[in-house]
Amino acid sequence: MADPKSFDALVIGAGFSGLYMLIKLREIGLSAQVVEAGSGVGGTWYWNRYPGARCDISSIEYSYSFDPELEQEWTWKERYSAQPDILEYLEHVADRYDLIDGITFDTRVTAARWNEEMARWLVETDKGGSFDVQFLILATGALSEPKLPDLPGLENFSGPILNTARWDDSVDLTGKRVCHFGVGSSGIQTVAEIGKIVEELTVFSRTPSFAVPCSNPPLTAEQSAAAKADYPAMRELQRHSALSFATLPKEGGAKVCEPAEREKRLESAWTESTFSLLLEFDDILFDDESNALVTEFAQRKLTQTITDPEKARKLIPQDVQLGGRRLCAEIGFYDAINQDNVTVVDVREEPVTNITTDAVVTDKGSYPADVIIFATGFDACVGAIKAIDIRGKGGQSIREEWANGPRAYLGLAVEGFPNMFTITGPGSPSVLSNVVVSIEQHVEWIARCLADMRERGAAVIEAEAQAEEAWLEHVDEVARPTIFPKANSWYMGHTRDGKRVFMPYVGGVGAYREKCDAVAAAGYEGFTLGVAP
Ligand code: FAD
Ligand code: N01
Repeated sequence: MADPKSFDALVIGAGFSGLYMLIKLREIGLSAQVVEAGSGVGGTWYWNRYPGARCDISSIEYSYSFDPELEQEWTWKERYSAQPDILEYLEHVADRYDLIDGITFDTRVTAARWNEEMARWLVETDKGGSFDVQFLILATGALSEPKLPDLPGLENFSGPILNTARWDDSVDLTGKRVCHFGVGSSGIQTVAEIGKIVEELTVFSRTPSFAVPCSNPPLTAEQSAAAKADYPAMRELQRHSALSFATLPKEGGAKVCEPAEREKRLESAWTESTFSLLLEFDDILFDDESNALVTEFAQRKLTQTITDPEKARKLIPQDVQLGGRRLCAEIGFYDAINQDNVTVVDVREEPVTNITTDAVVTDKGSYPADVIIFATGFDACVGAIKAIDIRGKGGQSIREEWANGPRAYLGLAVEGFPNMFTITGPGSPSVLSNVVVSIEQHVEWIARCLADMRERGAAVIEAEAQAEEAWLEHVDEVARPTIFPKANSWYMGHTRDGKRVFMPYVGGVGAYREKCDAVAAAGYEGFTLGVAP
């Protein structure tokens, strides 16, 4: 193996997080390298090239805020941009800030080991190269490690098997018989598009999500100009609001609103934007009675939308509170479902028993397939980190430490793993926010921390066990009164001490930012800082 290359910091991942992290590291004068498994920048927007992929938070909001010049020079074409446009934006960012020469592409980090004597990380890759760095920054993405079902007989299938998160656009679906698994955000977007071109489509659903109609007109020149003029105020609102949206929840509860008035308001919120229903009243995420009223409204709307009662029964969530699983935005999903050539199978009542060369077989029937598509989600929040063999102090392994659920102080650092930071790690708002806002906050906090360390002559920083434990308890405590821990969702994917853990921090993006800033201002309270060995 060649000698390791030395840098102050190694960043894993070149999505929104990794690109901005590289900019900030250079800004504070550290040498840094990014390692990225893909062949280009973009992360989520590099990998998820399935038909219909787009963001569901308006692009004006779902974009970097760190440079007013970038905001002014970039013009979004649509309210919710499609994947190619977001990828183009991130490629533009990489060019504009000369980032490409700092990124090693087509290379996966496989292992990282903390060397206690040297107080440095030795990082290994699948290409045989290695890095010797003081700081290890995991910009690996909360939704980047796809989760694929282990279906009986899958190895016998003779056609292409596609995964939305690793899309192969050389496969032409026109006129094909397709079996599609998963109706979360990715599946809903895919079905809407491929429904227009395939001959026959069978949609296998397990836990359906609520999807609201998403109107996506092109942005006019006037709208863009108005948004550009308003950027500073809008960003300020995002940074300090609970969910990092510029639109705040309207004051007043759903259950205390007069029924006719409530109906009128929900009717107008239904088509306004992806999350309008949740923002129409301020108690929907906290009060079961209020939530039930809005959930019933959404169920009623979907009953009117899906024309076949059997398909409606299978696709309208019955045992889920609206918002407990991530809301989806749909442009043409239910239109596709309403087509005669589309069949819906609920695998809870009709499990898959076998896959043959050209069909998916259940205990009730056989569904012909030239192509199988999996839109079956991600090993959220932890998968990409656990995929790397990370060894901290005393050789302890992050996989083992997190086997019973992730632990991290502020979702930023893990006790026993010094000089390692996680961007949008578990225990931070991450996936329960406009993720770009949360990414910028983490990147800026980490950069400030590294600059402060240098100023104080500190070389090592590590989260303290007690602070980490207290933070985990707080994350749990603020989640408990909300609807989130009651849902069967990927937010809750893991167990710690026999309990399922709600992974993101739901105490509010603004409050979280204040907490992180206070920790830094207090000399990195809850962290131990040390000098070089
Ligand atoms: P990612 O974009 O996931 O990038 C992580 C990168 O790390 C990847 O390129 C990966 O290849 C690389 N990597 C991981 N492990 C390794 C390794 N071991 N070695 C080398 N490289 C590695 N969020 C929103 O707020 N609003 C939205 O509308 C929205 N839409 C989404 C749509 C889709 C289809 C998906 C999947 C997610 C969406 N998200 C959305 C969440 C989205 O993931 C984040 O908004 C954001 O893009 C995450 O950026 P990131 O840089 O943190 O991670
Ligand atoms: O994944 P998901 P996703 N047979 O986990 C089901 C973001 N995102 O990629 O819940 C049949 O939501 C599984 O069922 P269950 C966004 O944050 C945003 O769609 O495991 N079905 C579930 O219903 C989102 O929340 C956009 O019981 C099977 C579905 O597959 C996150 O990424 C677009 C199955 C997976 O849904 C993840 O979304 C895309 C099986 N064997 C993604 N196995 C925007 O629009 C699993 N399922 C912004």
